[in-house]
Amino acid sequence: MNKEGTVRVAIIFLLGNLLTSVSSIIIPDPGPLVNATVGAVWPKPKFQTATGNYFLIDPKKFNILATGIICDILEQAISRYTKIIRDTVYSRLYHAHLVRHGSTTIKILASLRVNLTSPCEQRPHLSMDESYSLATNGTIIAHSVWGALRALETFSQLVTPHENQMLHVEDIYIHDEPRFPHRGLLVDTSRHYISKSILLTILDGMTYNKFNVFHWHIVDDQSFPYVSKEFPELSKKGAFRPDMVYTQEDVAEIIEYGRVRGIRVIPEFDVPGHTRSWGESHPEILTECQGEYEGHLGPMNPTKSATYKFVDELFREVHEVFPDQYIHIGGDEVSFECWRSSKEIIDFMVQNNIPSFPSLQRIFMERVTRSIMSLNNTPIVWQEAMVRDVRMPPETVVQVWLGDWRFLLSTFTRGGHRALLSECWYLDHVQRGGDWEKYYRCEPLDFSGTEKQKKLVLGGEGCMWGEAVNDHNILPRIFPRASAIAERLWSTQDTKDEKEAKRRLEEHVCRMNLRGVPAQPANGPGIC
Ligand code: CP6
Repeated sequence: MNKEGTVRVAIIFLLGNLLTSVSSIIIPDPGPLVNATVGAVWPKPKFQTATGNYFLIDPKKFNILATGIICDILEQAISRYTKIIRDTVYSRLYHAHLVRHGSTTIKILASLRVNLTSPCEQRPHLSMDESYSLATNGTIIAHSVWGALRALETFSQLVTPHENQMLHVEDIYIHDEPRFPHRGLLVDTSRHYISKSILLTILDGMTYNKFNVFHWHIVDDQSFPYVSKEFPELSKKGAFRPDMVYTQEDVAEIIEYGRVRGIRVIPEFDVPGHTRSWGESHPEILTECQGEYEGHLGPMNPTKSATYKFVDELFREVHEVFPDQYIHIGGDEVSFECWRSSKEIIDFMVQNNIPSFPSLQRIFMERVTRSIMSLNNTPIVWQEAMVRDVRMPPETVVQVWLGDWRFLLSTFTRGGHRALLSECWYLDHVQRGGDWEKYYRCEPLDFSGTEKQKKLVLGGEGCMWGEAVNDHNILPRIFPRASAIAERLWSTQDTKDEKEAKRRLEEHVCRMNLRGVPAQPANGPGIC
C-alpha cells in the first residue's frame, strides 16, 4: 500500500477508535501479509511466536540492563549490542516480509533486561549452554553467559528502523538453542597471509551467524606465519615475509576476541604432511626424498626420534598458547611417494615389520596423539588418520572432508568416534550465481545409523581454504555463503524452506554489511 493509502486508512481507523473508548493511540498496520515469518533472524530460532503488536525504541534513550549475574563477558556484550541497536537507525534495513495485521498499540520499549541466572564461565567449550529465552517486551533469560550472548544477537536482529529516528521491534517470544554444539569455520592462513584485522572481522561475522568455533588452519606447506616462542626460526624462515606473521600478542588478541563472543579458537598444526614450510628452518624433521624426487623434502620423517621430540615440544607450546580443550593435528593427504623413495624409511619399515605406508602414518599419528593426550588435550584429525585399523583413542574427533561422507560418518560413529562434517561445506568451491543453497541442503544426520551414532555427530565446519583468497576477497567469499551452514547447524532439522530462507538471508546480508562485514549478495537482487 502506498503512503497516502496508509494515511487514509490510519485516519479512518483513528476516527473509528475515537468513537469507542481508547486509552492508547491505536494505528493500523499497512495491511496483512500472510504466510510469512516475523522478523529476519538468522539462523532461525527454534521456537517463536508473535502477538502482532510491536514496540518502538528510542535509540538515544534505550539501554540494556543486567538484572542477574554480571561479568566482563556480559558487560562487553551489552555495550557492543547497545551500539549495534542504536546504529540500526542509520540503516536501510527493513523486514521485507514483515507480518502486519490488525491494529497495533504503540508502546515504547525503554530497556531490555538480561537475567543471567548462573555465574559466568571463563571460556567457551564444547558443551557450553547456548540456550536462551527472549521476550521482546523486555526480557532475556539465560542460564549461562553464552546463552545471553546468543539472545542479545537475536534481539539486535529483530530491531529495524522506523520513522522519525525511532526503531521498531515486533512483540515476539523466542525460545532457542542450537542443534549441534560444534559450529565451525576453518580459515587457512598459510596459502595467503590474512591480516589480523580481517580475522577479527571474520570473528564478527561468525558472531552474527552464531558460529562458535574458529578452526585456525594456521600453517601449511606454503608458509608458517605462527611466531613460536620455542622455535622462532619456524616463522623467521617459513613465513612469506617477516611482517606476514602472527605474533604471540596477535594470537592472544584473537583468542580473547573470540572468547568474549563465545567462539572457541582451535588451532591446527597439520602433521605429518602439509609441513613443507617447517623444513625451511628444520629440514632434519622432514623426509629427504630420493630417486625421482631427489633434493625434495617430503612429509615428516617418522623414523627419527628427533621428529617426535620436536613435535612434542611444539605441541606443548601450542597447548599453553591456545586454551581450548581440542587441538587439530591434521593427518590428511600424506603423500607416500617420498616415503616410498627413501631408503631410510623402507629400511625402518622392514626392521619394524610395518606392512604399509598407511600403517606407518598411523604409527606416527598414534604417537603424536599420545603426546596430545598426555597434555590433557583432545585431538581432532582429518579422516585419513582414522581409516584402516583405527587405534586412535576413543576420544579422538574425526573430521570428514572427502568422498562418501554418509558412509564415513556411519563408519566412524559405529566405531564410537565423535565426528564433524565438512565434505559438503567447501567455501573455496564456487558455483555461478548465489550458491548458498547447496550448503543449505546438506544435512549432517542424513546417514544410516542408530540414535546413539547420530548423537556422536558434534556438528561441522565450513572450510575456507586459502589458495584463492586473500585480504581482499576472503570476507565476501565466506559471507553469506557460510551463513547457510550456520543455519543448518543451529536451526531445527525441518528448517528447509529455501524460499523463506532466501528472504531472510537477503536481509541478513544487509545487516552484516551495516555492521561492517562486507558480505556479498546472497542471490539475485538485494533489498538494501
Ligand atoms: N589443505 C590441507 C587443503 C586441503 C586439505 N588439507 C584440501 C584438499 C582438497 C580440497 C580442498 C582442500 N587445501 N591442509 C584437505 C583437508 Cl578440494
